[in-house]
Amino acid sequence: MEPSATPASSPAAFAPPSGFRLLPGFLDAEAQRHMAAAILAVLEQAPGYHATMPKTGKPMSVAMSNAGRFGWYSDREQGYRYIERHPVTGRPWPAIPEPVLDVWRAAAGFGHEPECCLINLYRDAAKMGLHQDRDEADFSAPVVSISLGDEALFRLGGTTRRDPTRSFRLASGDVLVLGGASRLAFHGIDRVLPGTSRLIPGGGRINLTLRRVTRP
Ligand code: MD3
Ligand code: FE
Repeated sequence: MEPSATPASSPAAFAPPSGFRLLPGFLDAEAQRHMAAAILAVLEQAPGYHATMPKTGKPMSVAMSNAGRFGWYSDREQGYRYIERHPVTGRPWPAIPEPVLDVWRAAAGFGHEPECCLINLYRDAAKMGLHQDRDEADFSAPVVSISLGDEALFRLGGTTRRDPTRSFRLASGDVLVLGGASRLAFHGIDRVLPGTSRLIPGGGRINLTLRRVTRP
């Protein structure tokens, strides 16, 4: 008998939700250096913080900051939300750097500018569990993600937690567009592969997610 590609004991095949686009090598080395410098300048104005989980108050391993009108934040008392000022400095978030806006304009296919650039900084063993992004008032706009620095193992599932998942390796300069059904897909970062890039001083990975927060 022929060996079967999908034996009865294997998990169901993974079909990426529609609207998911991976653009490998979207940014060349020079564009990555330029963007990393712009983001490090944002982090000097708006230092990274560790958001805490609703109810438990457990700190997330990923350090975060934001640029744009809104910043994503979470604490024990009020949970996940967008806020217009840095939780520690009280200042408005810095503007989204122009090279970052250029990626949105080229990749999002959405006629309105992003309102939030969430900066996720992965140092050491930081990771992000499987979750959905649903703190925004409108899911018609895509999310655009830009990876910088060390490579990461990214996990993408379907729109329910029990759907099959698939793992992708994200490298520095890769861009992801999560539109359509993929906008509400479960996803997470299983781990970062240390020493796979020299882009970020001190090592690690930076991921930028560009989002609309309000309805245009
Ligand atoms: C799929 N960040 O900030 S980016 C997040 O690499 C987040 O830091 C991860 O998940 C990171 O919420 C993954 C890729 C990504 C971003 C948003 C998505 C994938 C997504 C929204 C919907 C579906
Ligand atoms: Fe997410």
